[in-house]
Parts: sequence; structure tokens; C-alpha cells
Amino acid sequence: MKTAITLQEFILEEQWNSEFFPSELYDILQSLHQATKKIQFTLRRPQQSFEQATDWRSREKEMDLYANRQLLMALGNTASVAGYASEEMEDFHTFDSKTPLTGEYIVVADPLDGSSNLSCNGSSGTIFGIYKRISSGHIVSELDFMQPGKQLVAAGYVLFGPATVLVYSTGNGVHVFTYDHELGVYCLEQSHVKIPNPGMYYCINESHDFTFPPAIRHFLKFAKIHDPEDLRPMQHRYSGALVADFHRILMHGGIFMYPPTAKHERGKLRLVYECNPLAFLASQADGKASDGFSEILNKKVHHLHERCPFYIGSARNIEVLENLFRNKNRIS
Ligand code: AFP
Repeated sequence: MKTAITLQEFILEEQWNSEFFPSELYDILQSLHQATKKIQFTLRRPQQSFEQATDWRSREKEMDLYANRQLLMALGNTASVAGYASEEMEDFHTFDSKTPLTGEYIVVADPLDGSSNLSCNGSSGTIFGIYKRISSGHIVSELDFMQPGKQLVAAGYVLFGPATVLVYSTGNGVHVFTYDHELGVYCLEQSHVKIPNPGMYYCINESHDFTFPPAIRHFLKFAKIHDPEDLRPMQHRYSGALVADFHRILMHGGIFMYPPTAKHERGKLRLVYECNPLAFLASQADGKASDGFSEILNKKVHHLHERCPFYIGSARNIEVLENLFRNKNRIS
């Protein structure tokens, strides 16, 4: 039997081999790891063990808030983190009980993406991004959290599926780990993952298609045309959890799309908490992420909870879609 490389060992080795790997990142990844371990254990408990959860909707909300609290507590105990912002909180949080505020990093997160899947034992996950703080002084600034995605120093997610999987990048490739419940540790599954290009999967909630921009409707027709060399017709998959759909794309290639719709005119997904961290991972895995016209990682952030159209996946699939947006719906 082969000896597994644990997450801890892998991060330490990454740190030793790179002069650009700040030791603080190790601590932050460790605290995110601890927090998500607790979230994972709680997700596995029966509904009856939830305090206020009389139905699945209230369990969903309770779990969203619980996941947020775990991250808040774990990061609050990490010296190098000065602040935290999440999809679950109106405002960002400064860890100002740390005197002086020495932390050089801030963390953004979607604590429990896809929580509505809990009602049917579907997948969910925690998405996170880590930035270097740009403010100074005792209070972090909103601007710390509004840096463009290209300023991320690390990002990742933990996917709570049949197995719990942790994926991260510190700018040196994307690495995938699976939680071993017997050993109680994450073990390396794959390092330096690359998104297959092109890919055969497309993920989109097609129920909104009558309100999609024409470029998306053209892409959906294009995806179904027979061309085996280009892996078409593409296969449709959609889980209702971005983190699970992105993991499929990371492993097998293809494209995830959440365009503007009548209900969400600017798109549904959050630029800071969901789009930027996953765009960072895609770029590290030779994939791409776009809003149809420009790279997600270059987008200016106007406010913390901003939403945007989001297309992410294999480079070739994203380029086809961008051409449809730019060339007025012609495939080139
Ligand atoms: P929840 O966290 O409220 O379940 O929302 C999940 C999500 O933000 C993202 O993970 C999914 O891709 C997307 O919403 C699904 O939205 P639709 O139900 O509109 O397809």
C-alpha cells in the first residue's frame, strides 16, 4: 500500500520549495482546514440534532450561519488574519481584539455554497480567497476586500460531497486532497491539476433560457452539434451548487455558465466570494473565467456583495463563448 501525502506535509513542502510562500499562508490554510472539518462533521448529523431546524429551510439557514461562525472563529484565532468578509454578513469584520492588529492578510468566503441542496442530501461547499491587506492601522478597510481577483494570493474550496475534497492554490498550480475519515486528515489526490481542453460538460440552469442573452442561446445550440473531435455534443450536468459543478469542470473539463436572467439581471453569483476565488483556481489550472467580455480576475469590484455574469471552464470553451458575445453570435 502506498503512503499518502497529507495536506500538512504537502503545504510544508510547498513552502520549503518556494521562496514566495509566506509562512502565514500555512497558518491560514490550517485554520480554514480546521473550520471546514467542523462544518463537514455537522453536515453529517441528523436533522433532529439542529436546535431550531424544524424543516429543511431553517436547517439550511442554520447551517449557513453555523459555517460562517466556524470560519469567523478559526480566522479570529489566526494571528496573520486582520479581517474577514463573507456572503453571510452584511459588513466585513475586523479582528480588532488582536492588539495591535498585526495580521497582513484578509479572507473572503462563501461559507456554505449550495446550502439549498441540503434538503436532498446534495453537495455543498465552502469557497475562500486570501488577499494581502492594503490598509494599515487598527481597522481593516472595505477596500481590502474589494481588490480585483488578480490580487488574490491564494484561493480554494472544500466540497462536501460523497467524499470531502479540499482544493487550493497559492499561485503554484492547483492541488486536490480527499479527507480520509479513518486517519482524520486530508490526503493528496492530484497535484498541478489542469482543466482538460476542450471539455465535454456544460453546466447551466437552462430553465431560464428564454431570458438568456443571445450569445448564450447560440452557445447552447453549438454545444449540441455533433463534432466528436471537439467533444460535441457536450453533456449537460447541473447540481445547484457552483462548487460541485466547478469541481466537475476542473476534473473533466467543459464550461459552467450563470448568465444574466430576468430574475438576476446582473447574474446571480457573487464576484468577491464565489467568482474571483474560482477564477483564480481556473487560471492556475490553464482554464479561463469571464463575464462574457472581460476576464473575471481583472474586474473592478464596486461593492462587497456585487453579482456578475459568470462563465468558467476549459480555455477553448470559454473562448468560443467570448467570440459569440464579441462577434455578434458568430462562431469563429
Ligand atoms: P444557495 O447557496 O442558496 O443554495 O445558492 C447556490 C448558488 O449560489 C450556486 O452555488 C449555484 O450555482 C446557484 O446558486 C444555483 O442557482 P439556481 O438555482 O438559480 O440555478
